[in-house]
Amino acid sequence: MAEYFPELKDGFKKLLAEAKGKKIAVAGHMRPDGDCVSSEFALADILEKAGAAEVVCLNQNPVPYLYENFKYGRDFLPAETFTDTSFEIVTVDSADYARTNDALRARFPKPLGCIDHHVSNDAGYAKINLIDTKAAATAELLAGLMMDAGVDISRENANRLFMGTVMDTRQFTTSSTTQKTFEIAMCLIRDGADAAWVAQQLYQREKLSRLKLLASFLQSLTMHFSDRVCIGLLPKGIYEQTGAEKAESDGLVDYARSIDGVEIAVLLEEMPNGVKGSLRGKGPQYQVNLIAAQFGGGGHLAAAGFTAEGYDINTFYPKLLGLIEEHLQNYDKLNAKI
Ligand SMILES: [Mn+2]
Repeated sequence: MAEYFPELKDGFKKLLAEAKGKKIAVAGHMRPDGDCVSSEFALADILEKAGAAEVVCLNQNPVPYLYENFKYGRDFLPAETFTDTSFEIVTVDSADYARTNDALRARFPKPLGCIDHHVSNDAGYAKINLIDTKAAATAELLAGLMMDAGVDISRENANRLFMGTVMDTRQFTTSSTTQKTFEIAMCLIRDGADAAWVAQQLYQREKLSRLKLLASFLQSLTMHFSDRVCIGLLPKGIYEQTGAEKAESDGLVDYARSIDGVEIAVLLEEMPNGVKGSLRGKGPQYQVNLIAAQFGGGGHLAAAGFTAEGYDINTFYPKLLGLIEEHLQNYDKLNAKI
């Protein structure tokens, strides 16, 4: 039978052998996404089956609401306060060890293992590095490794890893999605993953409060600079008004970016003592991290954030517009066709 990740098979078997009799803490990146959650829990199950003395899962943040039904009895312990150095760390889906938690990294300087698919993580930072930057999801890589090594995949792990793959590939539509992605997903269905159930968990459990928050955000959208920039606002008191929680503002800014022609999208949130902002560029070439840096923030080329303290929205808004205008002019200059 063809193997999915033949060059990593020995490393994976070594990791399972190393885990025997040891206490292992599986850690994922902060603000975990579906790929991270599913990979952490699935790997914990396998390491336990492989004979680890004890396995826990760590994360800086709790399991997000959306993925609660994939816990199957597992949960995250807070990475920040995990001090038991009789454990060894294995990371998943974390391009950089610093993405897990600073305190954890300081306490456990060298992880035993690292399973990942991020392009920036080609070298690895653990003793055993299982990295394939062509895998569309860590879940795809982990599932393929399990199949290659002949490790049984439980129905629970099949659902988890199918979910992780669905999330990282936006339902199998990203450019990272390959024939292998589908083949492994097919095997997960064979092993008991229920695609309809997974979809129901991910897409049919919206809270009314979040939709009300979204409605308010959409109402506020304002276009600037010939409709190249779209800004939306969450005003003071919106959480009380809608009943939504702060975390439910995650992803709202993507609606502003999704508009045809919009190049830079902004979500502004009025805080008691300032203005919080999320910036998105329609591609890394927009370098929105440079705008965020003007307010002491930072992030990635296409996604960044900041908190501008001491500002009132009425004085902040024109200042931001001025900075974005300048940023767009620089962008146009750089990209002018000669
Ligand atoms: Mn991932």
